[in-house]
Amino acid sequence: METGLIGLSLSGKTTIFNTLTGHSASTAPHSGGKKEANIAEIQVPDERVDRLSEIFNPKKKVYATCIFKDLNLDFTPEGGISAASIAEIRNLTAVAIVIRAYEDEGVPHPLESIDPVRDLKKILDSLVFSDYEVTEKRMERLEKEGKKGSREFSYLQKISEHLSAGKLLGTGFLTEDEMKLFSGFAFITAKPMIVVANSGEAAKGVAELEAAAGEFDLTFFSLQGALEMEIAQLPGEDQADFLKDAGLSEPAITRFLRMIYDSLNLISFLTVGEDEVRAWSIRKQTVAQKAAGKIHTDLEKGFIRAEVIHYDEFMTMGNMSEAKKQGKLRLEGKEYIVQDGDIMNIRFNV
Ligand SMILES: Nc1nc2c(ncn2[C@@H]2O[C@H](COP(=O)(O)OP(=O)(O)OP(=O)(O)O)[C@@H](O)[C@H]2O)c(=O)[nH]1
Ligand SMILES: [Mg+2]
Repeated sequence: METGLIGLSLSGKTTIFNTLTGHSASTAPHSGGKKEANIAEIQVPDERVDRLSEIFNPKKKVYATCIFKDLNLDFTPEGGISAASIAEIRNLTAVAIVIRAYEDEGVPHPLESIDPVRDLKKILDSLVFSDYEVTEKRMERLEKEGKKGSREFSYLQKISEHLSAGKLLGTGFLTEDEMKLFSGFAFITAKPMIVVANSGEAAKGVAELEAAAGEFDLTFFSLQGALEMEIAQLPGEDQADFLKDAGLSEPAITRFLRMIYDSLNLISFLTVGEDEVRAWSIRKQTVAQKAAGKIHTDLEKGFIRAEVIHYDEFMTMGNMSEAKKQGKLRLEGKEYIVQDGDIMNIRFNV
């Protein structure tokens, strides 16, 4: 799962990347030439993994992970996002649009004034246009091949009309079947998108930005980039005091991950044993056989059954043999819908 941070230059993308990852990638009040993207894989803290590890004492304790990318977008002279950058965005699972809402005379704004709603619309326009272009190209192609009567063409027409009205595809516009049909297009505006308000000490237009995000049906997240980055870079034990002083109950990463899990509909299941205690993230509504495939393709192919006990119930038993003795391990088939906190053991043969 890759979440990319995109936004106008100097909006605070790298600052927020550092805030979420604890890294110290360089930030500057001026944009300098073409830079590499910053990438980090972070572990998703999970108390269940910690408690289960105390019980199983495994050789390895593995948390679910989440990848953050700070894309260094290129813009065209007209202010749109370049084709190369659009291609990078298409590969992401989720897109976090960083919008500058902090005032600071020491940092220039590429559009010369602080106007978060304008900036959001500018970025969204660019993304909508890129999806529109892909759609039109494909339609032209189908037309040339004499396939105007095809099912695909009529879907594309519907999509094209929607986009040309300036609307995002969103996560609800395409049905699941259409999503499958068009998965190769990797429509950007059909990805989960989050508006991240980078509101500093002197913030401007945050409420208006939140309202605009709501109009587009986008998840909204707000943080104080510069300040929270400094806190995230402190040694763990010092962070709590500084957070409290700043009136924040939790670090930005905790808030952000909760929001990401929510907007991507993610849950975690667990596997336990002497070798490894581990959390795996999957989408809600994933069936047991598919979830097994997350661990290894052999487990999906040769899936027989899953032995399942929910974490909460397991904790009341304290260990696996007690859970077995009391008949608390359920046997579930391949269609079983895995629940958040399920401890699973997959039986399979290859
Ligand atoms: N006052 C203030 N300055 C900030 C805040 N967030 C970022 N900045 C400053 O804004 C400048 C740009 O921040 P970056 O994080 O480098 O922005 P960016 O979007 O990665 O910029 P480019 O990669 O060059 O497009 C730096 O000087 C930051 O210190 C904030 O919340 N408040
Ligand atoms: Mg940057």
